[in-house]
This record gives sequence, C-alpha cells and structure tokens, in this order.
Amino acid sequence: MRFATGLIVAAAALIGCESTSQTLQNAPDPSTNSARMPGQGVRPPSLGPLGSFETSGHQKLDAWRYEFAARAYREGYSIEIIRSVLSNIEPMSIFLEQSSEAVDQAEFSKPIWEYIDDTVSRTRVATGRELLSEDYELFSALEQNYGVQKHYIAAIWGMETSYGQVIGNFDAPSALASMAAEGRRRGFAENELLALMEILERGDARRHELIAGWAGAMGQTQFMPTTYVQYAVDWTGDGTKDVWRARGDALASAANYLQASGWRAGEPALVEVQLPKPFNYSYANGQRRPTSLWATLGLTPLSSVSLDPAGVGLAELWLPAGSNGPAFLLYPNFDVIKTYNRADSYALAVSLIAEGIQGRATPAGSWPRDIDRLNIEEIKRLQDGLNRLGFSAGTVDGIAGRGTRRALQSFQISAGMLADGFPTRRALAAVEAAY
Ligand SMILES: [Ca+2]
Repeated sequence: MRFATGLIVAAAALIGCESTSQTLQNAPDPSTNSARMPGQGVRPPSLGPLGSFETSGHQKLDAWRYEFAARAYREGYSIEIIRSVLSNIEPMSIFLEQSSEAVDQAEFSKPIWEYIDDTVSRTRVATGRELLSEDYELFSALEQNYGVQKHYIAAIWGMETSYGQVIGNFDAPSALASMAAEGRRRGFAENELLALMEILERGDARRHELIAGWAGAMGQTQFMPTTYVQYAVDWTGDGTKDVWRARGDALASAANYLQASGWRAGEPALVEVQLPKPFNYSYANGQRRPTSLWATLGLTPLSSVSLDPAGVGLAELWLPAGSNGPAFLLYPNFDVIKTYNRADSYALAVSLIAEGIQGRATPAGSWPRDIDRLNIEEIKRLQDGLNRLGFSAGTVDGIAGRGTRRALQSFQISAGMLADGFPTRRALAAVEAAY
C-alpha cells in the first residue's frame, strides 16, 4: 500500500505502543488455533494490538479472519478500520455451506435467447425510457461529461439493479470474507476487502452503508470495492460517493468507469443487420473487417440508418445463435461493456436495452427457439471430437464459448458445411462421423 508507513506510525501512536510490528510478529499462528474455538474453554487467539474477535460462529471464517487481519495491519490499515470491517462479519452459506457449483454464472448455463428474454424485458426497457426522460438533465450532463450516451448509462443501470430497485441486501464485508474463507478466490476477495478498508479510511462511505449483492458488488450500478476505489464519483457534491442511494453518484460512477475503460463517445456498441441469402457464414469468425466490405457483401442495417452510423470503419459480424438467429455488427464499445461483465450475452443484453430505450426492436430478428440444442454432455463430446480432429476447441468443459465455436466453424468449412459455428445436434453428428 502506498500509505503503509504513515499509517503504521499512526496506529502505533493510537495505542501508545512503540513496537506494534514486533507484537504482531509474535501473534499466534491462527492456523494452529483454528481447531480450538472460543466458548470451549480456550481463549481466542489475539493479534496483539488488534485484539481478538468474537467468533462468527464459523470456524473456518474465524481462522481466516485472524490471518487476514494481520495482513491488513501489515499493509498499513488502522486498527480501527480493520476492526470496523471485520468485527461483525457473518458466515454466508452460499460460500461456506454448499458446494461451489451453486455459484455458476447464469450467462453460461442457458440458451442466449432465454437469457435475453429474462434480462431485456419489455418492462425493463419501458422503465428505462421513463426514467431517462424523467431525469433527462442528469443523463444529458453525464453524457456531456463522460462521453457515454445516456441510453447506455440507463441500460447498465437497468441491467445491474433494475434501476436501483435490487441492489442486494448483504453485508459486503461478510460476503467477501466468506468468499475468502472458502478458499478458491481468496486472493481476489481479500483485495476487495482491503479496498473496503480504503473506502472507509477515505470517508467515501460508512461501515453500515457497505451493502452488496451476494458476490460483493455494491450499489445501484454494482461496483466491486476495487472498482469503487478507482472510479466512484461524488457527482452530487456532498462529499460522499453514495452509489447506494444517490442516483447521480451511482450513474456518474458507471459512466466514469465506462469512459476509463475506453468508451468511444457517440459510437454504438452494435448494429443489428440482415444477412443476404445465401451467405458465407465463415465471415462471422471474430475478425474485424471494414464496414465497406460488409456493405459489399450485402449486409443491410436493421437497427440503424446505416451499417456504420458513427463511421468507425471496422466491425465484427457476430451470430450469437448461429445462421438462424439475429446477426450483429459489433463495434469497440461492445467490448467496453464487457469490462462490467465479460460475458458476450451480458454485453448483448445491455446493448439491446439501450436500443430498446431508443425505441428500436430488441432484437428485430427472431431467435431459433425450436433448435435442437446440445446439453452439456453433448457439448463436451463435440469439444472432444473437434480436438481429436485437430480443430482446437480447448478445454472440454461443456461450455460452447468462442473457442469451441471457432473450432466448429473451421471444421464446418473443411467439411463444406454451412459454417456458422453454432453447436447443434447435426453439427455434433457430423463431427462424430468424421473420425
Ligand atoms: Ca455524493
């Protein structure tokens, strides 16, 4: 930490002790104490100047807390702040009482049109349009200040918390501590906890205000604490960055984050297009190509007056559901949305909400809802088959991500098939018949 030394001195002064570091080094190793719990006739381990913590009722969480408190202290956080964040944490069952499989991301486990149906609802689009016109001055000021179009700011807000209605009601320190104690994402969660300490130390928010979703994302635009530290903004000018209750602070923070992540002012994230028939689907392979080439190939815009309304020059053709579903030209801002959540489906949902807020169909094309989709086992067979045939599909994990689709597309091209890279039963049969 850049301010570590000063704070250690301050901490030493606070408790009137000249050798806090020494005391800490002599603190008992929490791992040897974890089996003996307070309340069983054994004194809880003490961290010297940090004192001891009352048990959270969960042994693993308690043991982790002593180690982490010592780390936070070494990194220069004050005793007051460390105790404030860690004293009243409670174990969260989603991390500590069941198998972690429950923590799967929805973006990967259902067909994209079900995800889009759920997230880009008529109500969400209509509410976004209402709120945008209700608070038009705020949105305009944000757009002017951060260069992010107002309908995209509104779409992120709608997507993250249904416009501030669902911000979660978990204690952020408890959520992140439980995640850390569970073990697999310990480093990540501990860094987020240190960021919470920094937030309190700066006075940007107060301890009881640190409310989050189950995974530690906070406020109306769901900022992780590290993101909050870097990008949260006091738009309202009252001295706090209240992303929980102040709409201006929350939305300015989101816009600031998008701008810092490379948002390009005035450019769309995508344009929905109509493909000519027949079409060589192998063009949809993740490569950016000149928009003039797309026009020459016969693509026509469905959600805009032009294929390239902002004159970007290059775009990628993306067929999220293969040749029978809607088609999109993706622009760089699509990737900027993915800094919020790296799933393509998430960025598509945000983009479609933004389109909807502007009064466009979301999407105009229809999804192939009756298609013979592959289940996870079949996708694994497909990946295994592609790997055996030398079309590298990567890890056999049952998730048909971009790598798997590209491999399938290469196979389809080599077999002279329609090459959209979309995993169907027919594609699986063709792959399995080839070796
Ligand atoms: Ca404020």
